[in-house]
Amino acid sequence: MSELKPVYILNGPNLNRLGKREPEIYGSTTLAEIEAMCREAAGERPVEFRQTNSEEKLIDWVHEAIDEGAGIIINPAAFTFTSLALLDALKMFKEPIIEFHISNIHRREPIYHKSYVSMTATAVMAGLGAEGYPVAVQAMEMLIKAKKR
Ligand code: CA2
Repeated sequence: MSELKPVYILNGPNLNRLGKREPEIYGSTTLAEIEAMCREAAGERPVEFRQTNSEEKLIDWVHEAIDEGAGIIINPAAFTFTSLALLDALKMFKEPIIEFHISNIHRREPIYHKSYVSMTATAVMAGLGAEGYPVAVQAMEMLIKAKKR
């Protein structure tokens, strides 16, 4: 049995539609394919890979990670720019947090420029496409080993 705590990879609203619409912005990779890439990159490290369209559920999962998780990789999607409740939940997490975006949010319209989540994230990754998810998993392992928060 693995003694390693899991990394939580949490995905927010509409990301279940990845690969089905707007491939020019978000690519053609589906969320199921992203999950497979993350599991491969994680190796022995257990992964809790989840997606929800509900802010409440996302916050409940952050609470779960506070008790169980070695790190959180979160693509909060639109909640990035709206949710003080998500920010408050993430602030309680004592382990590394990577805020992840498929697209480079700073190259997009001004409404996508002000992230609440960045105010508590250990690191921010944006613009690497779906292939950036496994890179984030590797970076998370590095942050866990370095005990960075
Ligand atoms: O680039 C990202 O990963 C985003 O977090 C995606 C969010 C957007 O609000 C952020 O600014 C950047 C939007 C996710 C919408 O997901 C879709 C998936 C498939 C087709 C259309 C939208």
